[in-house]
Amino acid sequence: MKETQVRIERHINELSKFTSTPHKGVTRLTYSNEDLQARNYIKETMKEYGLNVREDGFGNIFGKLEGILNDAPSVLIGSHFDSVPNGGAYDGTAGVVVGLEVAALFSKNNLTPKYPLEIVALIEEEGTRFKGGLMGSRGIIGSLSEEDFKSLKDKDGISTEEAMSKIGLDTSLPKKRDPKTMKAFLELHIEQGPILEEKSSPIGVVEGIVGLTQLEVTVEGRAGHAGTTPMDRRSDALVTAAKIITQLPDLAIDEGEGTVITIGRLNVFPNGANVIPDKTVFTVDIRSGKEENVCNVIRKTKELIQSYSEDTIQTSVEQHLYIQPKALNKSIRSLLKQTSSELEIPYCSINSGAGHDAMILSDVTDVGMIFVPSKDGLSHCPEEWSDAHHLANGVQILYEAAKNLTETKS
Ligand code: HGY
Ligand code: MN
Ligand code: MN
Repeated sequence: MKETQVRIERHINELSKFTSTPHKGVTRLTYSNEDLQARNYIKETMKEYGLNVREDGFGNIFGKLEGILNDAPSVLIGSHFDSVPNGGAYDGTAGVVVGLEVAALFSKNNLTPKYPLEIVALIEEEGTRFKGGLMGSRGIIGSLSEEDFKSLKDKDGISTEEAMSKIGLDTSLPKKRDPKTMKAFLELHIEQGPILEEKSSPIGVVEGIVGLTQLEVTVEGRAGHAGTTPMDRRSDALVTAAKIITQLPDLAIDEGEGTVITIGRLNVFPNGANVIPDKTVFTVDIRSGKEENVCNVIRKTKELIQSYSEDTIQTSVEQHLYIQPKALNKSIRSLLKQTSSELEIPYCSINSGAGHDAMILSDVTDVGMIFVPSKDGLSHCPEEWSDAHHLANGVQILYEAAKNLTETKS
C-alpha cells in the first residue's frame, strides 16, 4: 500500500504542474496546452501500466486491459482531468490517478480479467471552457449530440473541434459509445465537503447525486455616459442584474430541503468604469436532492427575471444543463460497502451535492462512487487537499471491486 501511496503522491504532484495559473491553484482548460501536458502524462502512465491507449472524438482517454472474453463489455474506472479556474489538484484528477493505480495492481499481480478493464480520463466535466459541463461523459452516452458538440464555442469564439485540432486531437475519431460496450463504471472522487472529515470516516459510499441545472441569464439595457446621463434616464443592465441576483438566494432558502443556488459567473459589457453597462450575462446553478425542488426554483427564478423586462430593459434565460437527481446502482453500492468492510476500512453512506460524470454514465450502465475526505471540506480552490493514504484506501477498494466485476481470478 505504501508503494501505491508514494506513486499517488507523485502523480498528483506531477499533474498539478500542468496549470495556466502556477502558484494560484490548478487551471486546466479542456484542449489547452495544460490539457495536452496532462493528457500525455496520463497516456504515458497507461502504457507503462500495460494498457492499450486510445482517445475518442471528444478527446476522452481510454486505457484498456483486454479480457479473456472477446468483444465483452468493459468495467471502466476513472474521472475527469479538467479543472475550474484556480481550482485544486485533486478534483477529478484523484479519480484518474486512483484508476491508474488499480491498473498498476492488475499488472503487478499479472491478472488477466475475464471482462476487460478500462481506465478513463474524461474531458470538460467542469464546463469552465465550454458551456454546460459533463461534456466528455454526455458525449459518450450521446445526450450531447455531435452537432451540439461541434457548435459549442469558448468565450473567444473558438469551437470545440478547432481547439481539439490545435493540440493535435483527431476530431474524426468515433464519438458516441455503444452502451453495450460498458458493464460498469466506478469513480473515486474527493468529497468536496466537510462530512467525511467531521465523521472521521476515510471512505464515503455514494448513495445518490443531486439534480442540477445551469442557467445563463442575459440582461440588456442601454449604454451611456456615467457623468452626463441623469439617474431617471438610465437603463442600467448591471443594476438590474444586481437587483435580480440579490433575490435569488432566498428562492433556495424558502424551498428548503438542502436546495442551493449559486451565481458563479458575471460578465459586464462594455465593462468601462465610466460607462453605464448595456449588458450583463450571469450564470445560475441550482441543485437539490429532489427534482421537485430544482423545478420549483427554476420556475421562480424565471418568473423573477421576466418581471424585470420592461420597455428599455430586456431579460432572457438559456438553460445549458439539466440533470435529474440520480440514485447509484444498488448492487454496486453493496459491493463497495462489503469490500470496504472486508478490507477493514471504515465507511459511511453519503449523498453527493456535487455533480459528477458518474451521474451521466448511470443512464447507460451500472455505476458506483466512493468519496475520500477533503481537508476542511474545501474544494474548487487552491487549498483543496486530500490524504494520499485515503486515496490508497480507494485504490484497494476499487481494485477488489474491479476484480469482482471483471470476474478476475486472483
Ligand atoms: O459543479 C460540480 O458539482 C462539479 O464540480 N462539476
Ligand atoms: Mn469540480
Ligand atoms: Mn469533479
